[in-house]
Parts: sequence; structure tokens; C-alpha cells
Amino acid sequence: MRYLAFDLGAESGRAIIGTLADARLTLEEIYRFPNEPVRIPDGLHWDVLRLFHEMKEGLRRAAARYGTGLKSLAVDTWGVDFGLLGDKDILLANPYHYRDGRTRGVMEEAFKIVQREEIFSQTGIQFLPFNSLYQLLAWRQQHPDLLSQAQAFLMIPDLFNFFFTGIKAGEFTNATTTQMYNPRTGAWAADMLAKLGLPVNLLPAVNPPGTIVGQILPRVARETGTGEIPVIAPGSHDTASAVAAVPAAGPDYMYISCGTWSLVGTEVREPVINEQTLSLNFTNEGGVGGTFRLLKNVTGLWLVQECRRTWARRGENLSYSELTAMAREAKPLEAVVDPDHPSFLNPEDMPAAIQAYCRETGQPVPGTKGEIVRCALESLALKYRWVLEKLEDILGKKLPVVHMVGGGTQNELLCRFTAGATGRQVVAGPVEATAAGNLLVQAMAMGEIKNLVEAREIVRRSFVLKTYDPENTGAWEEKYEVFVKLVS
Ligand code: LFR
Repeated sequence: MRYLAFDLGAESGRAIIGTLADARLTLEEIYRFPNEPVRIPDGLHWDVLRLFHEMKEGLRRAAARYGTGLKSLAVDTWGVDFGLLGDKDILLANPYHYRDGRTRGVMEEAFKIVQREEIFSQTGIQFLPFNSLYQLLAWRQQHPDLLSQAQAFLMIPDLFNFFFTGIKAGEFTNATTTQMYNPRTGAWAADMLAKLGLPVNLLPAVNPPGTIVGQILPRVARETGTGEIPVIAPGSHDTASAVAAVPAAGPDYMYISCGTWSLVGTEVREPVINEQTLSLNFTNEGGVGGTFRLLKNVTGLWLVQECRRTWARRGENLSYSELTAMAREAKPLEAVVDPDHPSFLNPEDMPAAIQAYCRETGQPVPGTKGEIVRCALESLALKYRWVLEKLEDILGKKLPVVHMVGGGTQNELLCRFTAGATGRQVVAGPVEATAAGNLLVQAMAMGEIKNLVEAREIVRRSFVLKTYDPENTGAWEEKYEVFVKLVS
């Protein structure tokens, strides 16, 4: 059968058709569009209307190609961000981008009312200043009148599902990213939210991934030349979809979902909520098929994306492969940074931020583009190693393999560095894990496949994976000792 996935990342969105035949999945990208956040005086926003317009264009192209052969469609995006609807479902404001600065200091304010420990024990979610919880608190502080007019809170994929179907519904995997949902009770953490003065009545009912949300509206069908087509909630958090497509056969592995972010962790059956995960700031995000992802957000290729954008602004337009080629030529393991240092969250000039960090920590300052990108990639690999050690410690077992999935696996240098730094074999691929996971959950919803185990068998059969064995482990060990001091 044939399904359509919309997978929206921080840089671009894709419409991908997946065909499942003979227990193999083939992918066809039929449309790709940029996702460029827009800054206006009040802050940084996602251009959700444009994005929805582009998704309709993707649907139009899919319908033109396959007519009524599409069984369903499903949307996944990044987590934590949301839209608010008011009277008669009007969109009350353009949704904010999680990198907008307005949540600065809000998390610390919240701790004065509900302690950090309590928030973690209710939600199991890591503390990131941009979690929906703190974004909603920022709304309450900064725009109380508008918030009081809100009647519905929808996460970004749920908002698009609403635009497609007219139906307002939440989805479990993305609901957990808010830090407002209690995975143990399977409900919004209503008491905690009430203590923080946040409205609970806005929050939608939460469906499990693989639920049919509804049919596309007749008007959307006419605009796109489509017949009736059901909209499914997949693992609507992109990381949930990506991890659903990790081609692992057994439970003992660490995955890295590599894109703008690197999501580094392992799959568990129950959230691990204890003092250790709290103090290490690990998270337990909801997954597909009753799983949880015990993981940590690592800043990821954002470092390189932002360097590239800074250089492009100065008229030096370089592709990722050109930048990686320069990094390959640079001297190995000179200076390293903690990719998750707050100064890298949204600096105006990323190369300057990396240089300043190196200077302030008494290391050689990378000067050329190649040196800066190499420093970023090596630092990511070392942070993966750091997360691996902590994970093994938390779980009390070894994770002998590292699966890397997502667009970032096209960067072979990063895969090689990861093998070296972790001392583990790296299995890289699929590049389009997120779309594959989205499509396979649609196939589950339609009854074509049974479960996650079968989905992963299909992934193993359908994609060419590349393995990397650890090299230069001595040099990585030595640098890791320096790195650890920077992180702790
Ligand atoms: C990755 C991701 C991460 C989430 C971050 C912000 O695309 O969804 O999982 O922490 O974006 O939403």
C-alpha cells in the first residue's frame, strides 16, 4: 500500500511517499520546501501558514501522481512548540519558535512555585528552557489577555492535522515533550499545571500514535485534487518517528537521531524517573508501541548549520559537503567545546561563539572554517561518548552498538568520529528514518503491519546501512579526559 508522510524539520519540510510491497518499504520524495523561521518585533516565529500551504502543494503533487492510490497521510515535526486557538477556532498568534528568547529565566521562576524535583517526578522530562511548559508560562506573563482568550492548545503537528481535517486532537509522543504530561498516569499533569496558574481546559485529549484523526476537509480535497483520505497521527514528534525506524534487532544499543539536534539515547519499556536521571537531566519521551526514549538532547548539527549561515551572510556560500571536506583536512583533536553550553543555543555569530568558548577555556582557538567545523564535529562525537557512559551507568548494562539515523548520517566524518570517540561500532542509516517511521506507523494504523518489531525488520530489509569501526581510540581517549572537565 502507499502512504504519504510530511516530515518537517528545523530547516526544511518534505513530502515523501512510501510504498510497502513484499515487506519492503521504498521512499519517493515528491516535494521539499524550506522552513525558514521569521523574526518580527515581538520575536521569532514559525511561518505555519506558509508551511501548511507547502504541505497542500505536496499533497497536490502526490495526488497528481498516484490519484486515489494513497491510503493515508501523516505529519511529524519537531516537538515542544504549539499554537493556540480562540473563539471559533481562530489562530490567536503565529506560533513561536522554541529558540525565541522570551522564555529566558522562566524555568527558574517556575521552580519557585513547583520544585524541580516535583516537575521531574510528574513528567520525567529533561529541563530545557523552551519546553512548552515554560513557553506557556511566558504566554501567561507576557500576554495574559490573549492567553485568557485561548480555547485550545495544539502542538504543531496537531495544528496541521486540524488545518487538514477540522478536528482538534493531541498525540501522545509529542504531548510528552511539553513537560506537562504525566506518563505514569497517562494524563496531563493537571495539578502541577493548576499550581503554576496554567489553564488545563485548553489541553486536548491525547491519542496514541497510529490513531486515525479524521478525513481531510472537502475543501482541502478540492484544492489538492484528492479524494477522501484519512489523516493519521503517527509518532508526531519527529524523534519518535525516527527511533521507530532504528534498524535494531535487540534491545542493547544506543541510537543517535542526527539532524539539527542529536537525540542520543536508548529505548526503554517504562520511564526511568529517579535521582540519577534528574541530576543528569535525562528525559523520558513517549515513543511508538508503548515504548519510551531515555535520552538526552545534544545540540547537534545546529552548530555547523549556524556556522554555514553566518558565513553565507558574509557572502561565502558553502555547501555542507564543502565544509566537511575542509574539516577533514584540518588538524585532529585540537580544541573541543561542550556543544550544549548555553552560548550555542542561538548566538548571532556561531563561529565567533565557538572561538570565544575555546579562548575562555584556554584552548587553541580554531581560525579557519575547516578548523571550526572540525572542532564542532569532534565535540559532538565526544558528547555522544559522554551520554553513552551515563546511559550505561543508569541502566547498569553495556550498549555495544551505536545506531545513527537521520540526515546527519550523510556526514561520514561525524559517523567516523562517533565510532572513534565511543569505541563502538556505528551502524549508520537510514537517512530518512523519520519519514520511514512515520510511514510505518501509518501502515500499522491501516493494519498492514503488526508492530514495531515487524516495522524494524522492514527497515533492515529496505535500506542499505553502513558500518564504521572505531579508529584512533587512543587519541580520542586522551581528548575525552579534557572534554569531561569542560562538561562537568
Ligand atoms: C528534533 C526535536 C527534538 C526536540 C527539539 C525541539 O527535531 O524534535 O526532539 O527536543 O526538536 O522541539
